[in-house]
Amino acid sequence: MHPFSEIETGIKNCNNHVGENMKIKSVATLMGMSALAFYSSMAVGSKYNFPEPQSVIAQDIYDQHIVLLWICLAIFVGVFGVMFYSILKHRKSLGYKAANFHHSTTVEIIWTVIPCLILVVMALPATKTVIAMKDTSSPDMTIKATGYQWMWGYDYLEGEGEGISFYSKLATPMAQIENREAKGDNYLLEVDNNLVVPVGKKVRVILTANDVIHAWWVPALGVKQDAIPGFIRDVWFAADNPGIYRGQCAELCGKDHGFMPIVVEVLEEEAYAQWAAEKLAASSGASQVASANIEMIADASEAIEAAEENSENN
Ligand SMILES: [Cu+2]
Repeated sequence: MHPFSEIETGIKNCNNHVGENMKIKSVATLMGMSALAFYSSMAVGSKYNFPEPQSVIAQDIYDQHIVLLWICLAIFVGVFGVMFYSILKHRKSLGYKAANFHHSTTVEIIWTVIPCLILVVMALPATKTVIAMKDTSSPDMTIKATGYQWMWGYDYLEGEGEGISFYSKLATPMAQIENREAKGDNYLLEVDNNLVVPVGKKVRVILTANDVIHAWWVPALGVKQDAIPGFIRDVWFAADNPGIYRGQCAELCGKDHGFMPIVVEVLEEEAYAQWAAEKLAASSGASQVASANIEMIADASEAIEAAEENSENN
């Protein structure tokens, strides 16, 4: 007797036994599924879920994540359903006689082909998204982010705000880190200088590092890329909404790896223009002060030299 016809007969017999129970079971399954669906719709705002997507790429990633979870759930229910059914209905105590076979080409082909098809179905949209993530062509502006142990440096290379350059360091007070003060809402996710960008513009971020490998990761914007010393990598994002989006270095980079957060502040276009103008004016003012200082130092050292010469002559 072919093993499968034996299983089929088993299923038919069981169907007769549990016929009336099937209805209750289907109702229970339906209720379970709708509870899960309800939960996953609630989960968007949950702190255990991804942050709310704020860019096209982040939305793509989020949607695929949810679809994959449903596929995983279906596989889980399918596999464990068959497994528990087999264990419960064919156990020794019911007097079930074990089938004695150990090879079936048909079943091996089925359990190879079906997972392959599932993988292909999952890989298609994922590949499309990865290709879109890598397309950093024709950006509205370009910013270089440099990873340091342990902070980020930002240089606005192209586009509005070109020439702006600053470091962005952790702003959480030591008292909070050492538990002498209550921890704030954005504990270890706040910096002194936010990376400010305009809303809706394609921002290309060029990444490198000055010492060890770091990684620039802002989940809400769907961006995560290693910053490698001596190499240039790039990513892009276009933020959908103004707001503040927080991220972290995502590469174990030394003892203060957890103390180099990233804060991207997305402003409306006019607000951004104003910020950029102020920042540029402040930095040109600062460089004027610096060059004035250098002149003063030069004058002073000349005066000292002259005084020394005088005293030598005397
Ligand atoms: Cu780092």
